[in-house]
Amino acid sequence: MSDPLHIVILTGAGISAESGIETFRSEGGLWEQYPIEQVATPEGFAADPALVHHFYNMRRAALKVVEPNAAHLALAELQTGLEARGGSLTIITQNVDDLHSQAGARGVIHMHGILTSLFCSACDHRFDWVDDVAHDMPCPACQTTGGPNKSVVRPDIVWFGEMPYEMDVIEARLRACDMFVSIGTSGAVYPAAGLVQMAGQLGKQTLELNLEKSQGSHFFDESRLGEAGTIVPKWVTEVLG
Ligand code: BV8
Repeated sequence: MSDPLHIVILTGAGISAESGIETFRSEGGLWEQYPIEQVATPEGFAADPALVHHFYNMRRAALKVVEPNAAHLALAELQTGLEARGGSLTIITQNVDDLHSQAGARGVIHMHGILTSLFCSACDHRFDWVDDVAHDMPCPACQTTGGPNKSVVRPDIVWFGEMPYEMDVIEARLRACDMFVSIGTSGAVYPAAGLVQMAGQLGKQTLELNLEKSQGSHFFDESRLGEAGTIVPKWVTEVLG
């Protein structure tokens, strides 16, 4: 692979696993404890807002006690190193934790949203929030609170059946890059899982760094297996020479 200058990286739950954040589809993972339909769909939220707020309150609280790991730190270093030589690194994450930014990465695209942001479904006001959310919390902008079993303030998270954020920016970055790298994702969720196919059709180099073979491994020019905390810093050292 020739030396890439402009790299686009897609990360998934696997890059945060060594920081102690649960993945979704592993043994006993999040989707086994809480069925997707109940906690990660607009219908589930309408049916039981208190349960959905509990699911996200738990994960938001976990952010206060976890740290970025060597993989997050290596990507921040890669971004600085590429920029120093006139290149660029775009990090697109499916994760709703803020560990890439905590590690120093800039311009991270949270295509599935982020735990530290809420929005009001009545007036669309978005605001930062790091604490628990009560299901009857009033919107700080329009003061609407919904009703006894209706919550107007919701997590700023892209649920199943909702359009991921910044897809236009993501496509533009993919077209402009030299290389597409996927780190720590099972390749189970679209449209994120389809980005490698778009990159391949555009003639980009593609690399997968993951603990095990994923559903999309066959789309990549190269797949390296191992823990992100080990294989990502190694790969970054290779790229930065
Ligand atoms: C949409 C927020 C359309 C919630 C999430 C095409 C084909 C098939 C299905 C569809 C399709 N198009 C749309 C769909 C439906 C659906 C979908 O893809 N369903 C799947 C399940 C079949 N997609 C959607 O609904 C998307 N919306 O397409 O809208 C539209 C069009 C017009 C107008 C309106 C709408 C929305 C998808 C977003 C859903 N929200 N998250 C939350 O986080 O609470 S998705 C959820 O899965 C998480 O975001 C997570 O990030 C994501 C992917 O999971 P992974 O990150 O990969 O995690 P996972 O546990 O699966 O895997 C971890 C990997 O890490 C493993 O491979 C493991 O081996 C590895 N690993 C573990 N430890 C380590 C490691 N690797 C390295 N080191 C380690 N230490």
